[in-house]
Amino acid sequence: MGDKTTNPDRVLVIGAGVTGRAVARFVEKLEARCFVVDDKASVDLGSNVEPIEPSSAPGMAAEVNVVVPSPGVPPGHPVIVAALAAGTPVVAELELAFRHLDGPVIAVTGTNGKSTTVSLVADILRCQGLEIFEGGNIGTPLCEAVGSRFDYHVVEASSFQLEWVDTFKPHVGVLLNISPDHLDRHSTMADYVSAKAKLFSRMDESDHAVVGSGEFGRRPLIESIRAPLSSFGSSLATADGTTFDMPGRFLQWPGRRLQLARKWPFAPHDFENAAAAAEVARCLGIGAKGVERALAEYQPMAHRLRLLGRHRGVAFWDDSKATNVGATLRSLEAFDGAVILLAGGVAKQADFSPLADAAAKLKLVVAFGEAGGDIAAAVQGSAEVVRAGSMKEAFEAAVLGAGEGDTVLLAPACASFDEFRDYAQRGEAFAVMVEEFGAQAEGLSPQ
Ligand code: UMA
Ligand code: ADP
Repeated sequence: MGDKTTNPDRVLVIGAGVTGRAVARFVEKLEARCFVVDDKASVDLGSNVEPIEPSSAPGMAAEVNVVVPSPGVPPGHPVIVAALAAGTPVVAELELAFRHLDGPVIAVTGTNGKSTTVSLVADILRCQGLEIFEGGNIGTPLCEAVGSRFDYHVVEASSFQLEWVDTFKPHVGVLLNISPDHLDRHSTMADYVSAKAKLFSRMDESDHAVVGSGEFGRRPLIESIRAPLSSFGSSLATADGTTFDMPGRFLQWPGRRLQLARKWPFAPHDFENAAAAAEVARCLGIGAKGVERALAEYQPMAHRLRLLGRHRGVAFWDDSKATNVGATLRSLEAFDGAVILLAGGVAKQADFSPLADAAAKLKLVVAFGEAGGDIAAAVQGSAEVVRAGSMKEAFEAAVLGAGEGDTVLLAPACASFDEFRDYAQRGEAFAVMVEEFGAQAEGLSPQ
């Protein structure tokens, strides 16, 4: 590919974080010049990178072959605006990497369950002895795969990463679900849905589109997909697909039952993600036995609805990765009742009122952090609520209100940035609080 977007001489990267770093390494391999601007952090990415001051970066946009914004950079950023005005292509890291990959892509998008599904698919394929790259929004940018041969690249694609794709064409594209999220960045729900839909726009008859049965009501999106479509869920929206049965603990392919292990999947959304991954495997022609084996060995990821322990008859669950209202509601589905919910942090222009629908299961909501007031207002009148400042205070209020048989669940429906670096640090802090409470509980009431 000889064009200057694919094989540029000069690249301007916006953002010196995980993506910027990976793009800089990739550009070095292309033997091109790499300019990097960051609005906040200092740019210290090695000798091949030429740092650019934010004030002069828009002017540079006309001087390069391509501008690569990091996913966190909004489309109205002055450098993007300048690039578009100058006719300089703006491409996502995902797009640039895709043009150089050796091996097909399986891409997973959706509001919730992406990382889990990506890790499931990657595990299933590794279990077949295949060489797999697992990356994208889950952690390792796709650029890092360039230069090596992989049987499959299993990629988590966020709506941010899909904003600037063009020729990106996964062999299997998965849409799990869509519910409101990131509305601070995508100004409308329609913009958010169209970013996700871009994953399918280049796919054709030779590919496979796998879509959650619950999303078939999105007619324009579904009708825009040209690849053969199959579905997954508790029931099917297409002729072919994978269903799940929670009480029976099995997945169902046309004519073939896949038995699941005892411990995982646990929650309804775990079954859904397992069904999505099994459907990808079915599209790729992998046998049922191999899928059963991989699912039986699957280790759920940290901070995705994990039981931390039981102390004084109270179960403590960490679902710190539930960073939007949809995830929190799904998380609550896993429990019968008597839940003390810790919710709060930074809202993403979210409407918290759907949380009130789960009131029957909520013994108490402890609303904390910046969004605490909005959450309390949304559930007040439906469930009992107390306000707390920090998560530590929220935890103290939760254990004060908890009795034998209750569940304390951290599923915050918010980002964590008012108090923590990220959801992982928030989950780890919660685990420490649970551990300390456990030690104290055992000391006070030896059993
Ligand atoms: N920056 C600017 N100007 C801006 C915005 C950001 O200069 O207008 C700079 C920041 O000062 C910072 C750098 O850009 O130095 C950070 O870039 P980034 O926010 O795009 O983050 P990266 O470190 O490149 O990480 C990104 C993803 N981050 C986001 O989408 C916000 C990571 O997903 C992803 O793992 C990584 O690329 C590798 O692919 C994180 C995430 O929160 C986990 N994703 C969202 C989510 O999952 O909900 C979408
Ligand atoms: P993502 O990468 O999309 O954020 P994760 O697999 O990390 O997805 O899961 C994030 C959270 O979303 C989980 O902790 C859980 O609360 C919720 N979740 C997981 N899978 C689903 C699903 N299929 N539908 C709805 N919510 C889900």
